[in-house]
Amino acid sequence: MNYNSSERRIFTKYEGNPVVSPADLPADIMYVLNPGAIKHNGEYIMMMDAATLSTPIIFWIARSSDGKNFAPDPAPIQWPRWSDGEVEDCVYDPRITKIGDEYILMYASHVPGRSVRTGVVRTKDFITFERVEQEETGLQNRNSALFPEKIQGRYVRLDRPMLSGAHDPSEMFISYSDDMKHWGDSKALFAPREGHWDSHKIGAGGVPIKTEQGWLCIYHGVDRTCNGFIYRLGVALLDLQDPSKVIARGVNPVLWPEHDYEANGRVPNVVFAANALLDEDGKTVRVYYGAADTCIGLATAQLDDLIEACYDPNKRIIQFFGSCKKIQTPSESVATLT
Ligand code: M1P
Repeated sequence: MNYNSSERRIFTKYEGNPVVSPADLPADIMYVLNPGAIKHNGEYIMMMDAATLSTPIIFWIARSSDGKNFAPDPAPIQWPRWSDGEVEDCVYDPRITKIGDEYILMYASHVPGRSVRTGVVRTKDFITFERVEQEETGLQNRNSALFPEKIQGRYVRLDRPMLSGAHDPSEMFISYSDDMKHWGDSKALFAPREGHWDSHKIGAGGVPIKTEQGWLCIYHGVDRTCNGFIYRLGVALLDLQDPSKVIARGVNPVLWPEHDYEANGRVPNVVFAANALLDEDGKTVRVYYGAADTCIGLATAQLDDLIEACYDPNKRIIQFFGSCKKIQTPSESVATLT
């Protein structure tokens, strides 16, 4: 067997990692992880998952002017109680998309007695949040990320309906909506790859980045080992006009757990992204990633390198082809790979 050394790493991890740890927050915070991130009014805002001693996960904001030194707010976000009486008892993994002058957040929403689904809220200031009511589909769904513009007149999101258990294999999907309430025309985008780093399940990372070569998606892949799961990040390119078409999908991961803060924690061996931000230089991509479900690291890469990483070392296009069958739910049809 030939050993082909990779010439260099795609992502560089910030030497000051982690940028936020539980110790930076009040004493009852056990874990901070998986932030959505965006630049708002010249300031980096991370909307972090925070787990306290007494509650499941809540959202907590940290702010930074330089993108490296973050100051957590003194208190968590006052998450709204929705007027229909639904009370979410756990929210996590927010992906933040700027559309026009507002931000749309897609996050995992738990309500007692109901399976997890994608919650959607809009805000202009990260102080007040307005709920975007969602059609009840009965499907478990999370890891949703909204594209930053309408495509062919419709909202488009990456999502991951879970047709069986949350820890079972599952694919990444793409779904469409006219109104952000009803989501449908769902298609399987790509599936886990046997024998690879993303062999078990996959899900969206950050909001896709528009490039001349296509929509760049950073996604997470899960590998199952004899001693637990490993979460890594990889890349794929989707067609600009029809993002249900996969142009290329990287063979190798671009970010993986290796340091103590990524290997040890609430869930060991996890790097998990809910954001991917293109800097003002138009060349640098930064990702604030959850490490071991316990703290938050920063990694940066060059956009060109990430695009190149979507292709295999011999520049062949790696694309997943799968046959699909339709599963009808009362309100939505979902294609699943067979
Ligand atoms: O514990 C690792 C991650 O597990 C879940 O991700 P997925 O649904 O892809 O398995 C999420 O709960 C995520 O928050 C967590 O970091």
